[in-house]
Amino acid sequence: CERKDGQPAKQRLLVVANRLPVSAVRRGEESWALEMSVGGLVSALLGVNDFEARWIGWAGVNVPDEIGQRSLTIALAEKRCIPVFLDEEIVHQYYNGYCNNILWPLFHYLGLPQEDRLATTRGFQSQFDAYKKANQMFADVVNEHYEEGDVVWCHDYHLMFLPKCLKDYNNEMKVGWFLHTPFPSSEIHRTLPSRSELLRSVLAADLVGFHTYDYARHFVSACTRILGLEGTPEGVEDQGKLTRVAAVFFPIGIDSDRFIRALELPQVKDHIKELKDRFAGRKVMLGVDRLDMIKGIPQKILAFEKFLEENPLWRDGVVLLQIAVPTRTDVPEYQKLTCQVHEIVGRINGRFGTLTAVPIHHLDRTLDFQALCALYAVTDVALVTSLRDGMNLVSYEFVACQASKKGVLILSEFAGAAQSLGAGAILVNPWNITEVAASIGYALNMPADEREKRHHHNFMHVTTHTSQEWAETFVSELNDSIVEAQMRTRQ
Ligand code: ADQ
Repeated sequence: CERKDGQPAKQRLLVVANRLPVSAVRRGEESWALEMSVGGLVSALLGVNDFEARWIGWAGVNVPDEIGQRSLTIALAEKRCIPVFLDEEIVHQYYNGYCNNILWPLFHYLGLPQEDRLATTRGFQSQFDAYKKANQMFADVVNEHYEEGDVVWCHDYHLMFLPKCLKDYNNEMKVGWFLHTPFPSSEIHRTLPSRSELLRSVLAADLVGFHTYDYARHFVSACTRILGLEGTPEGVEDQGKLTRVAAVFFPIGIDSDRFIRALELPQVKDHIKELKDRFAGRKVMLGVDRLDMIKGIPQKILAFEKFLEENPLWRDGVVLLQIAVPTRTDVPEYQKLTCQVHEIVGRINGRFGTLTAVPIHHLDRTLDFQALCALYAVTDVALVTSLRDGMNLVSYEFVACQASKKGVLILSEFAGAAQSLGAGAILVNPWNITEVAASIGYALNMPADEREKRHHHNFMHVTTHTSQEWAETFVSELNDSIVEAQMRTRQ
């Protein structure tokens, strides 16, 4: 298939995710400001340019009127984005309720807050109904824009019902689904009242992908134990239909060149110099996270406090910069987390600060890309202490920016990245603050040759397992799965 200029046509890819890569803010009846969103999925897919990609998703705003919907659709089209319009009630029940209050904590092995447990249990059915309804709305938009030969790539726990909706429309559609969070042990998944329906809907896809082998194994074992289906080395088989389930082909990555190139920009170099001057004489430790319970921010800060407590000589010699972008700010649990973090930071700064310096700089905000690169580059030790994390791309971004400094990565063993960067990082159990505090000491004192060796291992991984490769491999495996399935049917 060729374009007019003789170049082979790129395959059309419909990327379907709950959120578009931009958020819309209304400025007037027909005027919109579009801002880039922050998050792992957006970062990963930014580097993917081998396809003619279009995004389908929610723009994060309620637009009840037709004029607004029309004008936003036009504004988003320039960014190759197609909106799904969800009303407030659906967002409340589907997004805040079922996705964020039930699936997100469950998939990260975090129980519900005690006071929410009964309320959630009572509201479960209506939230699940809203979840299915919302997934059907996404499917309607996909169906409207689908052209024969397109690949439809559904993302994440918000859209587990989507593969089934799409196949109900058109069984010939090529549908893949990728989970960005962990898939928990089948013992955890079993507790979900909607456990079977969700698994069956995902199995309607032609290819199902996970970050790690463990998550894929948990999924297959949930299908075996809950649905009684046969797990084969390739996937899960149901009455002769095989859904391929894979992890080994698909470790997600970042566009590492984008970070490496950014370090050469004059503005970034200036920024690096400013930061070096600002923190001269002190080692810089860095945390960059969305302010979410899964990221283990309070645990990280408590471990840093323990380190300072036990190592008075380091009190003037190290600073922790914690950049925490607020998310889900309307959810009480997240508001509580923000207060808790502020309180701990205040206490530690009061305890160990001086008139001229404090040990922790905590910012509740997003940093722009260049500022982030400069921070990564001046960091001596990065601290990633997620209690659970599908992968964690911050650890990858840090490594990509460390070619000259060769700083140390302290990484939670419960992040998917521990399986890819484990040999170069110091792995820790984030719940064990004694261990994390000891690792901080070890990292700060690490000899240059050991730092170099560890960094080299991780740098090789990050620069060869990129987001482009991840997307290309997923789509090509999806194309192959379909050809194989057709051959099987013919035999
Ligand atoms: P996230 O939970 O969003 O992603 P992560 O993979 O760490 O987590 O990605 C976060 C992204 O947001 C990074 O690109 C980072 O640079 C950016 N970011 C975070 N805080 C920021 C700040 N304060 N300012 C600017 N940028 C900031 C989900 C899963 C992860 C999985 C990804 C991709 O939870 O486990 O790795 O999807 O699959």
